[in-house]
Amino acid sequence: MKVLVAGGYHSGKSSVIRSLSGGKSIHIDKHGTTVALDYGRIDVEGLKIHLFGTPGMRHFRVLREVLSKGADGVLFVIDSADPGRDEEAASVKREIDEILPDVTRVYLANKQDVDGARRPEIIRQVFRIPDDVPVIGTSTVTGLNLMLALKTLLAKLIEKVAPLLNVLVRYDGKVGGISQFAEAMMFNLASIRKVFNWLELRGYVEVDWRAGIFWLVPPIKSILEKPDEILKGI
Ligand SMILES: Nc1nc2c(ncn2[C@@H]2O[C@H](COP(=O)(O)OP(=O)(O)OP(=O)(O)O)[C@@H](O)[C@H]2O)c(=O)[nH]1
Ligand SMILES: [Mg+2]
Repeated sequence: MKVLVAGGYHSGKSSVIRSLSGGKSIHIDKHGTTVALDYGRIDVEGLKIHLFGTPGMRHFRVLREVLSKGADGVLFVIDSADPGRDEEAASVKREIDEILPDVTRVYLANKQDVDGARRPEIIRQVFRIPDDVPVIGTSTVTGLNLMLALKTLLAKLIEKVAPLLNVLVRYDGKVGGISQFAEAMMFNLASIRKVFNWLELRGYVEVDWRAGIFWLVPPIKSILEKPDEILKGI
């Protein structure tokens, strides 16, 4: 799965990726400011997550657009400790809302370790974030809630595809399972290829096209059996 880490200049995007990927991330920056991208890999409950960090400076819009392509979810990082950067952050937020209008988001009210940092409820008000979208107080200095933020996003993403996965599970591992699923869903060959390529790319299934069989990967199966699984052990 591809997760975009976006947000205003200096809000902590690169630090979030560094921390979540246990220091094994890649950062292309100049004097600490991202000028191209950050990249980190993390496995959560067996699911492979690719984190792509964007530059925060306003004039890097084109890069943000390129990096956004195909993102399944967004972690949007806000500097809770510096209201002076709100306007700039709001402008990046508008941009991401435009580029990825329907993509699931979680907001990080970052730098909670700083004295006087605004609480997540205040950040929600300032940035007019709807009540059904999570705003989570985080700190990359103490590690506060970083994993919670990512897991909350993943849980929302899985919830979104759960109806499809719940049908797929009926044909899992069966010879001819692909065509039986296609029949049940009234999908033609072209659409079925698209659906399975999409599922395979996200690491939800493994496919043997010659035998017409697919397998849901074990982590997806256990999440479907126990939907709260992904949020456990935070
Ligand atoms: N106190 C505190 N400082 C933080 C936190 N997260 C990041 N910082 C600091 O904020 C500064 C910017 O952090 P980065 O992770 O480079 O932020 P960024 O959003 O990637 O910045 P750009 O790529 O330049 O837009 C650095 O000095 C970090 O050490 C946090 O949670 N608390
Ligand atoms: Mg950065």
